[in-house]
Amino acid sequence: MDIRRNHRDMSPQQKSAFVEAVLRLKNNVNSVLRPGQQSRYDDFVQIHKNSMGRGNPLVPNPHQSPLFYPWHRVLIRQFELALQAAVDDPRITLPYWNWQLGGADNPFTSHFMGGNGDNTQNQLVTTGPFSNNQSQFIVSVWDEGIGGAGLRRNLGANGALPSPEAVISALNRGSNWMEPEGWGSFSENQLHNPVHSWVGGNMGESSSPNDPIFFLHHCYLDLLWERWRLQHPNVAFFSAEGRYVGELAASTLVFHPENEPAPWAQTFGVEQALSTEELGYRYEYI
Ligand SMILES: [Cu+2]
Repeated sequence: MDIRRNHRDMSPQQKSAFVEAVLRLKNNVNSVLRPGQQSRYDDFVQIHKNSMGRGNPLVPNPHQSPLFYPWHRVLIRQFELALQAAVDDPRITLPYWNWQLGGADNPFTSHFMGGNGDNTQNQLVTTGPFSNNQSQFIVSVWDEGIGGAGLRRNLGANGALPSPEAVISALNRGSNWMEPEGWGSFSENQLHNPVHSWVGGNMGESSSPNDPIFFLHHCYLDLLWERWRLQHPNVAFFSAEGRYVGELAASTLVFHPENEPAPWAQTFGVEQALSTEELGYRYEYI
């Protein structure tokens, strides 16, 4: 069973092992979707871009939908397994970032996620292991056409990070997470979207997994979904209420358009994404 933890609780060695695995997946593992043209890391960017209706759109779109949580759960779990395979180390797991910036909570450090973009260089990230000037982390999938090779961020330029109070009040909502006005789209809009905007740069686009912080952000959302579920044991995960339920509860999650290869061998229904333990991981603390 893989154990995921808050990045602040990781040792410097664990953090550098995680960074090393990301760099390996970016630079040393060939793509399944476009072999020779991009890396395995970039496959995850492409899948997410398609999921937002860009490139070769996925149907159904798993955003603004009850599919949001199960779909992203499978995406980031596959990314985690790809990281483990890239460095042949099953101890690598996804860390999460709790959207706080004080002290050890800040992931934007030179030894971990790197810092903000430079506003004299079109918001290019110039510090840390994913910076353009180290040329170890080249962006190769863009929302449209060919864009810049370097990662970009514009921390804090657009809105604010969700406060701990906003997280608690979202968790206290008892309505079914998947209903359009319930936990799913509510937390997608109130917690998830602002973090993408706050980081800015690549994170503000459909190709947002270009920034590795994407995975730490979605890992925290995945933990919150678990926490919400434990806090509301009597609200069904995928109940027979709400307008999408019937079709979606029994549906298969879509990660590739019909005319493109599957990014991984296994297929996942919504049902299989409802238990982290069945997917092979859990959180150190919920
Ligand atoms: Cu997404």
